[in-house]
Amino acid sequence: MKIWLDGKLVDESEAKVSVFDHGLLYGDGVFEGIRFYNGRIFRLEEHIRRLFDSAKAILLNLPWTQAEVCKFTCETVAANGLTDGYIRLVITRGAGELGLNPYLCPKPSMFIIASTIKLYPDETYQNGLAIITCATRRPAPGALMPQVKSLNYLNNIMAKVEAIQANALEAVMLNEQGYVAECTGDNLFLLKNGTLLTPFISDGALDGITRAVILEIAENLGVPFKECSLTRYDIFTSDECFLTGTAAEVIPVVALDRRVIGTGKPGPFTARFLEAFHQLTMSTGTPFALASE
Ligand code: PXG
Repeated sequence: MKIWLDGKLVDESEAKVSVFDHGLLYGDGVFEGIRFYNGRIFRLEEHIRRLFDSAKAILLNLPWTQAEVCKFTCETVAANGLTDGYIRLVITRGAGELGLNPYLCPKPSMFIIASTIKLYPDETYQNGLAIITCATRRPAPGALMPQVKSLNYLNNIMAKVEAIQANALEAVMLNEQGYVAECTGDNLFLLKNGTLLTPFISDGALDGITRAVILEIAENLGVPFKECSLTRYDIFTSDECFLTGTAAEVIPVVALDRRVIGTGKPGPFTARFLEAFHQLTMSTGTPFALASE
């Protein structure tokens, strides 16, 4: 496997970062997870835009343009000879002396991995997930901005641990007010009386790229949609529920905290969204030329 690291494509065994990197020492950095299907990178520009916005929000000045980062990403995928997979793009504050001060780090470090990811077993896409609500709350925006896709994922990891310990594959995370924010690595959608509902970003959700695609699909399908504050009650009493994410794609949810949602089977609206989403992933995206051997 070839990894793009600070301007060079190097072998996996040579892709190393310093123990003084503040990304490692303090979680000081930002990342993106991007999918490619059928030789095309899905929503590449949107992901790179979000990456730059995350960097800007944490005063991480980048020496590359968005177009350059798109190009490096394409090169990395091409160099690995894959047609379908998952890209993990990471920018750290870089190496510097010990101490929180980010100004101790003169140069950010970037690496790009093109590999694969599988969050959920195949049968869960047909049968749906039974998920739980976890006790770990999403931090308030005043503590850690949820829009910033930073290298601090301990909050989500602790929530994921609760899910695993409860024998579930995902957990709903609430904000400090008790409203639904999102899941540990996915955004959440409900269908109630034919209307699609999803939490406000300001309730503690990541501004998901897949979330935005689902809202576009709703528009195209003529399904009314609304962003609003949601509680667990809204999930319990919804007709359908599904989660979205680059890694998860669109996955039905059929129970929350042992309450069956709707019929207890993935519903017809979810199926339509899933199908329309797959259509887009297979027919749109930024092509990358496969590197010649
Ligand atoms: N919420 C959170 C907290 C996320 O991390 C999403 C929602 C979905 O957003 P997108 O833009 O992907 O539709 C995410 C996505 C990984 C990994 O290992 C990354 C995510 C989720 C799971 C695994 O790279 N991020």
